[in-house]
Amino acid sequence: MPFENLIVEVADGVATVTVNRPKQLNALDRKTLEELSAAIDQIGRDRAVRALVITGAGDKAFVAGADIAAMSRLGAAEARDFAALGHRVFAQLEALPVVTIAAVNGFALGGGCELTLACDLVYASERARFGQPEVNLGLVPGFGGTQRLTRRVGPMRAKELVLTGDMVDAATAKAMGLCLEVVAPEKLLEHARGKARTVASRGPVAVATAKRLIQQGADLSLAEANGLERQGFAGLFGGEDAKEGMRAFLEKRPPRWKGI
Ligand code: DAK
Repeated sequence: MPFENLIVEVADGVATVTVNRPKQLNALDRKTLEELSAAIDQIGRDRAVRALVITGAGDKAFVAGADIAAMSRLGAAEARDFAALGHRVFAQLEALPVVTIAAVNGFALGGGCELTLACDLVYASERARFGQPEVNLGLVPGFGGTQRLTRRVGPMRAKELVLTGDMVDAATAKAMGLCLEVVAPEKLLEHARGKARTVASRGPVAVATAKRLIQQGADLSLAEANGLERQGFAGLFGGEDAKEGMRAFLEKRPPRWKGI
C-alpha cells in the first residue's frame, strides 16, 4: 500500500518504517497516525516480517511530537479523538507479535518520545534528544506519556521530564533507561536492523509469546503474571517450533522454524 507520510521497506525479515515529514520534523498529524496504523496492520499480517524498525526521515528528528499546527485547530471532542487515535496506534505496536525497535536519530519529543515508549527496544544516535515538552504548550502528554514513561523510568524521573518539559541528551536518556545504547548517527540504522535480524532469527512463536508475557505481566500481580508465564511456556510444547528448537540443539544443527 502506498503511503504519503511513511516509507516502508522490507528486507531480510525486517520491516523499516520511516516517518517521512522532514519539513515538520516528522511531527505526527492525523494522516501520519492513520498511515502508521495501516502499516502496522500490514506488517502484522505479513508472515515474512519478523521485526519492525521505526525511524525518522532526515538527520534532525525522529519525531518532534504531535503536529502542533494541526493540534492548535482542535476542539475538545476532536482532541479526544486525536488522543484516542494515538493511543490505538501505540497499543497496536505493543500488541504486534514481532519485536518493534525505535532507532532514534534526532528529536524524540512529546508524541515522538511516546512512540519510543510503545516500542520494545530503543537505540539512539548521539544526536538524539528526548523530552515531553507538552507543558511548554499548556498541554500534558496525550499519547500515553504520563503512564508508559512512568512504567519505563519510574515516577520521579517521569515527573522531572513531564513537569519541567526539558529535553535530555542521548547519554542522559540512556542513564535514565529511555534507550538501551547510544551509537554514532551513521551507524544507528544498521545497529537497530542488526538487533532486529537477531530477533528475527529466533523462534518466532517463542519471541511473540515472550513479548506478550512481558507486556501483559507488567499490569498484573507477580502471582498472576507467573501464572501467565506457566500457560505461555506450556503452550509452546503444543507447537512444532519448540520441538524443532530442542531437537536441533540435540542434533547440533541450526533450527528450521515453521512459525507454529
Ligand atoms: N509540530 C509541527 N511542526 C513542528 C513540530 C511539531 N511538533 N516541531 C517542529 N515543527 C516544525 C517547525 O514549526 C518548523 O517549521 P517551519 O517554521 O520551518 O515551517 C520546522 O519544523 C523546523 O523546526 P524549528 O525551526 O523549530 O527547528 P529548531 O531546530 O529551531 O528546533 C525543536 C527544533 C524540535 C526544538 C523545535 O522545533 C520544537 O521545540 N518543536 C516542538 C517540539 C514539541 O513541543 N513537541 C511536542 C509536541 S506536543 C493530546 C494528544 C497528543 C498530545 C497532547 C495532547 N490530546 C489530544 C489530549 C501530544 C502532544 C505533543 O506531542
